[in-house]
Amino acid sequence: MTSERYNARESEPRWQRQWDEKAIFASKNDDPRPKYYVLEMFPYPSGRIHIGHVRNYTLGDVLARYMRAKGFNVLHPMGWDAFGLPAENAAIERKVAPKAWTYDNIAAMKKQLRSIGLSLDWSREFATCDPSYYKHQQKMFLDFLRAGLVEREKRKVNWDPVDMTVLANEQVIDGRGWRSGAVIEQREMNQWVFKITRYAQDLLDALDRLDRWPDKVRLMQRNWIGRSEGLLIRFALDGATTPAGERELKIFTTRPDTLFGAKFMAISADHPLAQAAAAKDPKLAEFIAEVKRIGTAQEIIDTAEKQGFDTGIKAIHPFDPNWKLPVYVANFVLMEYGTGAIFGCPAHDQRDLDFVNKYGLGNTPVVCPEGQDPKTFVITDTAYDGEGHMINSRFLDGMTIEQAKEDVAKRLENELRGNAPVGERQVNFRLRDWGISRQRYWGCPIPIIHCPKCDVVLVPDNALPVTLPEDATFDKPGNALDHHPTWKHITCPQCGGPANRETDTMDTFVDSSWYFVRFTDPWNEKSPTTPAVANRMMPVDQYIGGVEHAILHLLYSRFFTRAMKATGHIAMDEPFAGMFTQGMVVHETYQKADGTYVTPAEVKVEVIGNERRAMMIYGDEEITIGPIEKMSKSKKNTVDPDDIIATYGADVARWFMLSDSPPDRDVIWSDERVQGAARFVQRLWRLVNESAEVAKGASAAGPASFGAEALALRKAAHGALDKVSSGIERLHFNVCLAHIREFANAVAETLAKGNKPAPDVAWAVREAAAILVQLFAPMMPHLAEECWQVLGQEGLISEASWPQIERDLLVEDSVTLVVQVNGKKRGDVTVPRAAENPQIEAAVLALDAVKAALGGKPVRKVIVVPMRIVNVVG
Ligand code: ANZ
Ligand code: ZN
Repeated sequence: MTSERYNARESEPRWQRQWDEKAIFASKNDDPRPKYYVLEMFPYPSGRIHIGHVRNYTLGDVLARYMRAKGFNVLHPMGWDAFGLPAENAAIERKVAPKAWTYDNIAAMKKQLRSIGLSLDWSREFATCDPSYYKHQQKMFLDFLRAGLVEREKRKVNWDPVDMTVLANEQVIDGRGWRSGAVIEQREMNQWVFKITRYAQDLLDALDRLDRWPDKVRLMQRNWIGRSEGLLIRFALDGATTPAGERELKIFTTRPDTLFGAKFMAISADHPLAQAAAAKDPKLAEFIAEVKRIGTAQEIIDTAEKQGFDTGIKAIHPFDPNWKLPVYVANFVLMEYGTGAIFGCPAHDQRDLDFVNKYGLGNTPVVCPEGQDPKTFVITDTAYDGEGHMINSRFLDGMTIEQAKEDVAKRLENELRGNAPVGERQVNFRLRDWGISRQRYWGCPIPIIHCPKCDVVLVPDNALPVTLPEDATFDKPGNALDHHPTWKHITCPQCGGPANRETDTMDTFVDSSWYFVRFTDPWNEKSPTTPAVANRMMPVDQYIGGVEHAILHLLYSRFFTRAMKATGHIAMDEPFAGMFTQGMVVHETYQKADGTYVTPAEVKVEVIGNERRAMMIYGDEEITIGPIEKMSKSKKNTVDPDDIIATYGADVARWFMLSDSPPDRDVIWSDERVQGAARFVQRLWRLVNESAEVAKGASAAGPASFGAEALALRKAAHGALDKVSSGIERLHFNVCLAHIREFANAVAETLAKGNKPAPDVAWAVREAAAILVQLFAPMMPHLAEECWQVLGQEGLISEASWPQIERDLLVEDSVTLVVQVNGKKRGDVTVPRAAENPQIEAAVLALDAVKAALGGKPVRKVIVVPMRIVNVVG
């Protein structure tokens, strides 16, 4: 027996080197075994791994190691989402080139990742800023363009009037330029967009089939796609009131049933009618300018006070030529949705109600809830958007909302003005096409040339990649590509005349929309994918990442896969068969009396009874323990993975991450619990060493039969094996860990019974110890390798097959039978599986419930239905 402590610091790097040298985690594309693709969202190379990464990658690693042991050809790659703003900021602040900064960070983080002991296939590693990656992205951009999936569209951009440059959204802070501080204006400029809206319906429908995705993620995507069925209505305008003889106003409504409750019309500040009216009304022009200044982002609109300006234009109600409605320009109507115009029904829409209450336009309820008297039903401050029957609505009165919608739609569809119907059913989506142009240096160059003669010219495929110039400077505001003295000047490949390169780069979400496909064959220099390989290795079987990516990243990736299919790069629609969103790592916060935050490393926490007190380690200053929050630099409640690994080892960090909460919930970092994990590591180490001693007494062949003690241990082992296996498959890791602990206790109990066990027990101990080590190997792979050696097993445990479950050992020892008295259920009884009828009868008749039900009457007969029911006849 060993008295030595397990030394993670010495052991972990040793095993990591061995895994590396043997390249055991490299998967081969020609491996004939069934594939399993595990992927965690790849990191942005910020410079340091944070504890959330450790959790993310550990979750994936457990699954990857398990599936490998189960005999799958596991693909578990890693790379870097390497373009983005921080590299440019570093260039500005520290005068380091974005490229150098990024690759230095990658090197540092890779070292950290290796120290976690992840079973990654590093042979497939790439960074999205490698020209050998983005070259293929440029190729696909061109393919998409040729397939009509990329278009040029006038879009609003942020214009900084002081720096005279376009800014990306992240460079606009509270409506001002991040460097100049100038109030940002909106300008229309040509931008490149991906036509994701082409797939709106398909992206929505396919969500129903993604049954291994969290419901909440699917719901978020559904809402984001935002399908609504409604009616397009052409309201006639009173020609005497319009600025330039305009005749009609098209609106989109999902509530045509409420038409008789209309009190006003509202149009967007960007609506052509608003522009026309403003040309004749300086006050209106001023109002419009003000609305635009505040911006039209959804969150601004949702929170800003509703404001409008009466244009003086009148619209005519579609069911009553004498009913005129005022047309307002309103700050809550978006030009980008529907037609940019609405009719307002204040009784049944809260925004409209707030609006009329401000401008004194009144409201008429037209839907009356069940049980309310229509005569007395009034709306004051809260709009009613529930079910009910139509009132105050002429021919609609008495109908349900659905009936009224249908009736209005039919009537207006059949009514013609000019030769077009007044109403037209329409499906609208909230989803917008994906604008990918970014006015940035550190991104994938858009492979386009602007020629004064030929207009937009595609960079020829053989001229790819269009690489970023490495000598860009960042001393001027705006896009460094634009300022570069030579880069953008080029001869037009079409006419040979002077032309300019596109200086916008792609949104970094493009980079992350297909990296998972590239991992299937990152060696292909000619094309983005090798379709035969991609089609075999994709989809990702289990994708794991933060819920913050539930919408954009996951939706863009779903679109991109479809676009790649349309252009022949892959043959499927859905990239991620299984999706798992992990919770965050959170930690309590510590504050000094003056309110400044201090880090956990500076604080010691004492537990006195039920109270916890914190003090500074140096100086004994009293510290207030604050709420548990997401780890963040500003609150200083972070823990550094390097420190944890240096102190306790990676296995302890991994075990702790997995043990305390279900993986989809937040886990509270606790030093005490981490120490608990560290003690458990030592305990397992001792247990395995003791088991190895005992196992020496076992014969190789195994005993002919097992006594009760050996059998009990074998049952515990195979029971744990069964539960842990299915737990890992369902990603219920915390439950698995509980089973492993329980099983370790069972082994310890057997060992505690004496130091010269019988040969059958020794054999069971040997089997149990091997199973125990295999069960925790996915979670604590280094400790497991070390233990595997102690047990005298061949080879690396990382390459060992998962143990076979002996199903007959899983049969429960006892059975529970339903107990009836005269055919009526009165309770149940648990008896040994092997119990004979007299024993069962005695146990049943001893039950209080049975005695009570018999009420002193004699028992006439007891019928035992084996394994199911006992009926007492009295
Ligand atoms: C009249 C009405 C009455 C409406 C009522 C709602 C309730 P979803 O479900 O999101 O599609 N709307 C239409 N276009 C708009 C725009 N460009 N900007 C702001 N609001 C707009 O919402 C459709 C409803 O949102 C439409 O139905 C319209 O208001 C408004 F009791 O028409 B409704
Ligand atoms: Zn040209």
